[in-house]
Amino acid sequence: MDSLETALAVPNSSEKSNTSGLATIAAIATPLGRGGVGVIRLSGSRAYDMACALTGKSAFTPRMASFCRFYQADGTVIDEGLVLFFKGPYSFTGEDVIELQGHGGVILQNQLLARVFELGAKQASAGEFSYRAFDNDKLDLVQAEAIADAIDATSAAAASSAIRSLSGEFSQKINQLLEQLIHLRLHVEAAIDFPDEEDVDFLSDGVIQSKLEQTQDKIQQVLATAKQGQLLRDGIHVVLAGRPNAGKSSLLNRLAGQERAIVTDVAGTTRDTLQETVVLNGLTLHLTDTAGLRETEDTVERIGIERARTAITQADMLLMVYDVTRDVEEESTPLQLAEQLFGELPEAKRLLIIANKSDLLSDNDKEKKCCYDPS
Ligand SMILES: Nc1nc2c(ncn2[C@@H]2O[C@H](COP(=O)(O)OP(=O)(O)O)[C@@H](O)[C@H]2O)c(=O)[nH]1
Ligand SMILES: [Mg+2]
Repeated sequence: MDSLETALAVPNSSEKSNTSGLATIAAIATPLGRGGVGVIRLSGSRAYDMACALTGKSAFTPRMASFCRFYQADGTVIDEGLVLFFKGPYSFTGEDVIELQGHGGVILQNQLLARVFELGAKQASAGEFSYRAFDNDKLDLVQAEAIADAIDATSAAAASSAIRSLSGEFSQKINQLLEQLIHLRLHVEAAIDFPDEEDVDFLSDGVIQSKLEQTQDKIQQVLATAKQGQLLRDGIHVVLAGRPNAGKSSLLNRLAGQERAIVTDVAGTTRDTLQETVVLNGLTLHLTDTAGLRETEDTVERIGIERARTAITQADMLLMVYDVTRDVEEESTPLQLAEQLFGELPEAKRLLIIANKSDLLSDNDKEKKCCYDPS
């Protein structure tokens, strides 16, 4: 240890002036609870001095881990661990950042944080580290959002999509679009401001028109990617719908890997909608099993069917399960059944038609009833 005196001294605020004008902030960066390691992060112009005062060390080398003890003002040891120093602007926030890696217990972490506050740090508010990173041009808004998405990701696919955004892939696309639009605007303004000059009569030759159309196409592509990203992040709402007894609940149970829904051969067994979240190939699916769609006098079943219809309109993807032995007549196709059951579906909604109970058909019938050409 360099000097215990330094550890005991609360930094003199007139000496350690806050050059950036912003308070040095601190927060526990790891989840509170039992853990091998708990990290407290500090950011701001006084972070370095606070680390010196906390540990009694007089210097830290950027990006080198230093093993230290963390002291209370009276010299008692709170904990021991590593100090990492990231000198601004080469840090997450662009300011001086200190990471204190102590042990991961609730008491120890809270004591260490309290000591850092005593040394003059302020509690960081939610998102403040990211905000400072944004303010110092270390991150743009898309990347800041990507951090929250990566942390909240409930599936591997969502996490890797967020990390791709964080690396700036999505921001780059947005910035390219912005540049194209600015470029187009300049041309249009020039054509309006100098209408008599032949050289600047860009509007009439159709070039601007086609560039504008190309940009519109790219915007559509970006919107589609964004929708996909949203589905990955929040999970896809998949609704199982069809006639009673088609096998919807059996499919839900199979996908969920447990007997979640009641399955019987009595039509109208499922009355209420029932939800189960599963992760399939890294994708989060929120599955909703619904009451079979049919005309009924039964009050409870009717309410169930209304709920099914609401779920169908809200779904990202619709799985129409049909019983191949019963639900489709000789001359009709499953798509006609879908139209009959759901009416006209909005284009964006994906419909997946599932021919169920094919095990009850002969091989010859299977070919006929389960495979059809939707065109
Ligand atoms: N043979 C056969 N029976 C099935 C299949 N899927 C479901 N069933 C039976 O069909 C009946 C109705 O199933 P259920 O999942 O409750 O249908 P739902 O009303 O659409 O939810 C039950 O007796 C199931 O055991 C299948 O693939 N093959
Ligand atoms: Mg059912």
